[in-house]
Amino acid sequence: LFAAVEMAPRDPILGLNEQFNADPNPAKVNLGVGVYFDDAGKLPVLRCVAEAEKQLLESPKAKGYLPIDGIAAYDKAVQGLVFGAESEAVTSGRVATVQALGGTGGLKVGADFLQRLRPAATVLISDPSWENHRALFTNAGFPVDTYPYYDAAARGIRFDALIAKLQAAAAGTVVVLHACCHNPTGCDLSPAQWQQIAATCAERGLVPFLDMAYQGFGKGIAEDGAAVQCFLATGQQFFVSTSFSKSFSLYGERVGALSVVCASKEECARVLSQLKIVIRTNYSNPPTFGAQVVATVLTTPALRAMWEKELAGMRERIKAMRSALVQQLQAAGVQGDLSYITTQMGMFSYSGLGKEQMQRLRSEFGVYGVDSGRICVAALNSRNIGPVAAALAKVMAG
Ligand code: PLP
Ligand code: TYF
Repeated sequence: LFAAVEMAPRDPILGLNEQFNADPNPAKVNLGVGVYFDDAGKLPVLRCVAEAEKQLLESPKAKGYLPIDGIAAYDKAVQGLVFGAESEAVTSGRVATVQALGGTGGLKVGADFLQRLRPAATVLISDPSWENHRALFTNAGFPVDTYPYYDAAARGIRFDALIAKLQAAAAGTVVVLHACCHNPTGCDLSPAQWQQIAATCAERGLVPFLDMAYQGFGKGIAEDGAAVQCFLATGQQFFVSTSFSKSFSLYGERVGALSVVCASKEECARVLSQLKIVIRTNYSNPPTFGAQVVATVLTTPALRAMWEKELAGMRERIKAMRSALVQQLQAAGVQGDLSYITTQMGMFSYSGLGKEQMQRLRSEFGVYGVDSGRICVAALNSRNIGPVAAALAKVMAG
């Protein structure tokens, strides 16, 4: 049965972790995977999460099956966060939200639903994108193509080419967009550019699918959700996947969601019924604990305030590390404009270094980034930033 099974390639990012763990270099630094670490280099346990967990454990509940679409209070809290509790789409009941296994699970439930609806559609992802976008939509049965995004020479966005690609796309084409904190480039669209993309999608009958994995890591919770408001304003139907892995530091609990904005409440009921079939035939219903924690935090005013503060703390610490990195690179003699490091948004910096330079960083200095040149600035701290800047400066100098 398995004699002809081929060895699958490792995930280019998660595979790096294995290589990092096997490296005996005591000075090694892992800037590969997109995970936020605190200044002590530890994966944080947010205080709001610890508090919510304590409350939940103080009054243990029986562990029955959840509804197929998850905890109702959780789904409602997600809608409030993503669309605004008072937004017309939410109050008129035309948003279907289901709890999902992380942001990846939200993408997958949406992809499987779309595959039933539009089996021949093309899915467009950004060039470059999170590699799992291609793999996930390909595995769901879609041909995957890219739209122009990153302009390496200008360290900006090829916006005209992006719009031209969308204008040339067939109606029904699915367009996967990073709602904020673009992975891997850190280059985000401006509000005016978002408006133009939303208008183009509406005019051309494209199917926008926003991936929101870093809400709160760019400018703020509301600011990072501005793209969603652009799409709401056009009145079109669209998808949003949500991840709380990073914003609650709950990676392993697998807490996320999928929201589908429909034309009416009646349409929404039909869409929700189909999303439930996708879920039921994959894993039946979602797990309880992580979503209970997030729902408790989001719906308890004191915990919600604590979360917003802690999230702002993570965001600010990343920004401080970006500034410190620029200073230290300059101090180490790196010439040229380094402002891209501080203007990029979210957890990543796209360094512009090539594959060979990234390999040299690893073998000579024990600094692990992705071959694409992406480094996770959210893993820098006051101890490792000096050695990292020194290593980068040497590799940048050639
Ligand atoms: N989408 C993007 C762009 C990501 O970077 C990530 C990161 O993990 C995800 C989705 C998946 O999130 P999760 O870990 O919640 O599945
Ligand atoms: O891009 C990253 O590093 C994160 C984590 O298959 C991740 O999004 C990476 C690869 C993957 C799943 C999560």
